[in-house]
Amino acid sequence: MSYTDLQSFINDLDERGQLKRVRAEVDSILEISAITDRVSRMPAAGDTAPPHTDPVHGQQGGHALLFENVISSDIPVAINVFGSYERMRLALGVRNFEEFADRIQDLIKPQMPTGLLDKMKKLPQLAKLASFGPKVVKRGQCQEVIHTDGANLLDLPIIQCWPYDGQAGFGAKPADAIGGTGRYITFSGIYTKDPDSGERNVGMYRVQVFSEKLAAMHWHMHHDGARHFRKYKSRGEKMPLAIVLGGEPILPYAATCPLPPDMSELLFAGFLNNGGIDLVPCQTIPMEVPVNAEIVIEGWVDPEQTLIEGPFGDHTGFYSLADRYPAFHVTAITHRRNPVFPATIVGKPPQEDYYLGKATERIFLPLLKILIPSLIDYSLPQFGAFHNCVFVKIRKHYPMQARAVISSIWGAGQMMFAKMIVVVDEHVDVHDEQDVLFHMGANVDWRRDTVIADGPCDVLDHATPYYGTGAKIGIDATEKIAGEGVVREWPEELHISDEIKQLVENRWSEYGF
Ligand SMILES: Cc1cc2nc3c(=O)[nH]c(=O)nc-3n(C[C@H](O)[C@H](O)[C@H](O)COP(=O)(O)O)c2cc1C
Ligand SMILES: [Mn+2]
Repeated sequence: MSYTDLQSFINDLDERGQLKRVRAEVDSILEISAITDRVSRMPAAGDTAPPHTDPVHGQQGGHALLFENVISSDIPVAINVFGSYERMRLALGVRNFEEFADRIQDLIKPQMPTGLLDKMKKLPQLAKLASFGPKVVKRGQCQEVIHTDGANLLDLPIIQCWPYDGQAGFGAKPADAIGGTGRYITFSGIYTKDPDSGERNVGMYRVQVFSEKLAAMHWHMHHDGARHFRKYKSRGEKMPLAIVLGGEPILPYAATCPLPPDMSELLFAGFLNNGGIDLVPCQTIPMEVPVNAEIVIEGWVDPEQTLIEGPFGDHTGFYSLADRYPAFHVTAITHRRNPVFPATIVGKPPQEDYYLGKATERIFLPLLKILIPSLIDYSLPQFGAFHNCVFVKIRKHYPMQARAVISSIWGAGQMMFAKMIVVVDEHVDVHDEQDVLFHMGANVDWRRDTVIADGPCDVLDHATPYYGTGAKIGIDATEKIAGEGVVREWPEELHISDEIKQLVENRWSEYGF
């Protein structure tokens, strides 16, 4: 089942006992985030069969939360809605993420139709793909209420997550810094268009509120929003931009997906959703947004004006430092009659973004396997906060194969940010940190089996010597073979044979346990 909008998803979670409505009055400044941080570490509510790939962390996430009584706003705040495996699976309408992986595998299987008959057979599949594209309609619920002159960001229940958020000048405050608030829009899709091709992009980037109609856009230089902005800036033109809150629950997921540039997030969302996303033209900018959204903020990004954005308590578990980011001027806020405001917090894992990331890890496995045929499976362990660590499993056939895999990962889209890659053999469980670290400890000679390379790094990594660049390490924790440097006789690893395991299994009750 796929949901049409955020509120139908929330209602369904409520019926399933996976939502807590908080009726007590709460402050959008720091209080909502502190409650959410605590809840996200609690046992997951509802049906929590842990995924086979993550039995250890798979049962966290608490409840989805709906704060119905937020100080100084009439609009309720929904948070931690995607913050468990079960809720993530429900949002995507699958029983397990591998279902999507299989569909993507089918789509991209490098199959050349050989005869006319094969060509005909392929046609419906391609025609179907086209039907997943977004469709523009005339009217939409997201515009039931329209504010233009009266549009005011401060009327929305935008949260402050961490104590020093937005306190530019905690550090060296530049003379021209305009004081921003500590309030951030954290769970929206940022809609932009390539000025050359008209191609749409949707990315999830945080937005810092400065005043009624002023905000700062925090897109990383490697991301598509920044790429679009560079094009407008070089033309000297302002960029139309919409901030979309809510809509089909697949949308926030699609906005975080590491799709290649110019691959449409809306088409991808439609494909995952089994039906195209309906869009409606904005009121004040040349842009189209999902009709089923809760709230849409329209405006323009100034090609010349920057604001001192940050600091912001980030998913690294640290504050990302203040820096200059483009200024966004609001021209309209539209919303449905009784909207809900979606938010998230990021911080030390696990938070809601962990489950979005895990969905991506599973869904993108087939694509990664095509890019890197040696790769059997991989995992982004929770402690690594996405970019810090990747565990990879291979079946080794030739010397230095792990090195080839490491290089390929550093060349595969956003995987280039992987700061530490550990490659293990086929019998190691990459989803079991102990198992990986055991083999790393046992199998690695640090001089022979590691490679350190300079390259692009996540801009949020505060340990890199330069902004966005630094060193990464690849660790070959596979069994070493001839051709991989000096390798003495390699001992057998301890394993109990299948026969004796079966014998013990069959006789288990006889032993009196
Ligand atoms: C909760 C959350 C917050 C994020 N915040 C930002 C952000 O502020 N800036 C940014 O550039 N990327 C951020 N990201 C990552 C991007 O959404 C992600 O890399 C996405 O693939 C970018 O899409 P794009 O390639 O179309 O730009 C965030 C991701 C999540 C899950
Ligand atoms: Mn993109």
